[in-house]
Amino acid sequence: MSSRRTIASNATKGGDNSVTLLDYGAGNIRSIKNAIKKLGYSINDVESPKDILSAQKLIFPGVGAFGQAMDILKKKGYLEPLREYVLEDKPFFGICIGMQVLFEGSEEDGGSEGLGIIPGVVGRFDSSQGLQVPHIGWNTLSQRRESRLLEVVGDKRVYFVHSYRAVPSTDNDDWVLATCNYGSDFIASVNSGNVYATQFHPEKSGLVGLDIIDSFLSSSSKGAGPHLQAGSETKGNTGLAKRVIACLDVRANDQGDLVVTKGDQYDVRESDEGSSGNVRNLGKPVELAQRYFDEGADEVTFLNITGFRDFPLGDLPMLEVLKQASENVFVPLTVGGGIRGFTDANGKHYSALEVAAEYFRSGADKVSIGGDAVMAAEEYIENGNSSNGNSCIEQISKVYGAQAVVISIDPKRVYVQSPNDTNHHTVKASKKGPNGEEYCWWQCTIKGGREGRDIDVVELATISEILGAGEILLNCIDNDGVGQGFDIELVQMVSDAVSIPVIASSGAGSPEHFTEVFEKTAASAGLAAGIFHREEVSIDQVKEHMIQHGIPSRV
Ligand code: 1PR
Repeated sequence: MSSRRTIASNATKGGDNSVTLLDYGAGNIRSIKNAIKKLGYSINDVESPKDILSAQKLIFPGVGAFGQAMDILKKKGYLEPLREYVLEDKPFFGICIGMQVLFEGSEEDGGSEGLGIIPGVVGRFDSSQGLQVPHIGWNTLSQRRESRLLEVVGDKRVYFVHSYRAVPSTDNDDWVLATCNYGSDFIASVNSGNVYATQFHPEKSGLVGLDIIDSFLSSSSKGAGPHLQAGSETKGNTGLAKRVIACLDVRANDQGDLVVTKGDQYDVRESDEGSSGNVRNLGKPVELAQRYFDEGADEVTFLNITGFRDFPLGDLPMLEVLKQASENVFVPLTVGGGIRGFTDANGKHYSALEVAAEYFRSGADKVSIGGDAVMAAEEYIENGNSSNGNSCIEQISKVYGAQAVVISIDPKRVYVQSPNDTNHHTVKASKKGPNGEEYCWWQCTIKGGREGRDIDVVELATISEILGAGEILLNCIDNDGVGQGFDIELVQMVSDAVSIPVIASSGAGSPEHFTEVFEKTAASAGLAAGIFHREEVSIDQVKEHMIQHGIPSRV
């Protein structure tokens, strides 16, 4: 099944070799820059309104929230030149918000006007019937008409991450190039003349995404066609794929080198050397991330596991890892560990938003928050279930969107005889506790499992969702590194409690474990570390097993 992916960089092009990029400063545009460079083009940044009108080819990679994008475009004086450029049918490629702003408006954040070029208003996915929102992951397209831009896609999947979407109607029918189905049909791509846009992220859609960008860029270059060889999807394997995520737990070892490590129940030191053994070294972060991209991982997650005790912005090696990884890894990158507000040695305070911004600028698509999310949820409970709007989750979600905020939960199982023995959310456990207890709940921890808190997983997950998180990364300290499978009861409990996607993590030891978690729970993704690092199981084997059992998977 394996469709090994190779990138053939197209360094020499006929015609103009440059592209103008409209970066309004809201988020991670490093990925699109890296993709353009990989394809052999140079980039001119828009620095003033006239740069838009003089562009030969313009890419607008919108990130964040619709209203904020429109406000910034307006403030910078870019709105009118952008409208004029598009109406003059000059080569344009909008991505995500860069597509949405072409419409009349959006309902996001109480409503904002758009450029009004395409009929229709962008609205939120309807989660009232249990649909997980944001729509995150790899989905198939339904192409409405032939186009050079999407002919390279065929039945392969592309990467979406959004809570708002435009829907096809008779009024915008002329524009619709492709739709995608998530709950119902929405517009995945539009085109008229030289103007193209996609709701999905080609810069995060692996090699097929690079093909799409190349199709746009090379359309005016003589003879330059698609030049990348991407894999093809298996027949009948359609719809939103369940994601397989490779996770790199990163920390400095005792020699000061940043290494990928892996613990058993969060203990990352060699056990045969006693409690003061060396930090296990399973490889270099950038190299491993590249390997997982080549092997078909749907996402790569970096967790800076000692981030809670370091100064996050002093952690330059981690930022450098992200910068380097994002040069060649064209699937979503999440980074966690140390995303919180802090005050440095000189008394200067940095907000969680400022810290996250630095990680986004360095190549992260999502940030994952651990300890600080627990603090935010505890504060929310203390304030009588209300928030002052200033938590780390709210700060980041407001600017970068819910889809950019992942909450990493580190729970431990606590057994009780009866649900009446605790105020926390319990389940009847499939296996009894050490003293014959029949029920359990999961206690949230901070500082890498070192400190237990009086809050359970359901409370933390549901409050995180209320505060604006877009995804839950659900670890499990008891199962971590054990290889006996995900904690199905835990994943089930949390994925039933929230309407945002849940990533099941900890304990995968075989492809069967992924299939099991997808068959028995509503998890959207399965994450593993040890089995991939030690090459015991390949990502292909996992996906092959999933497909054999009818679970949609990107291949
Ligand atoms: O609190 O915001 O600074 O974030 C710290 C982050 O570091 C959290 O996401 C927390 O989960 C993580 N972390 C802290 N200590 C450890 C440790 O292992 N000592 N790693 C740690 C968490 C869990 C997964 C792991 C899976 C899969 N590791 O990332 O990769 O359990 O493992 P497996 O497939 O081998 O079973 P903050």
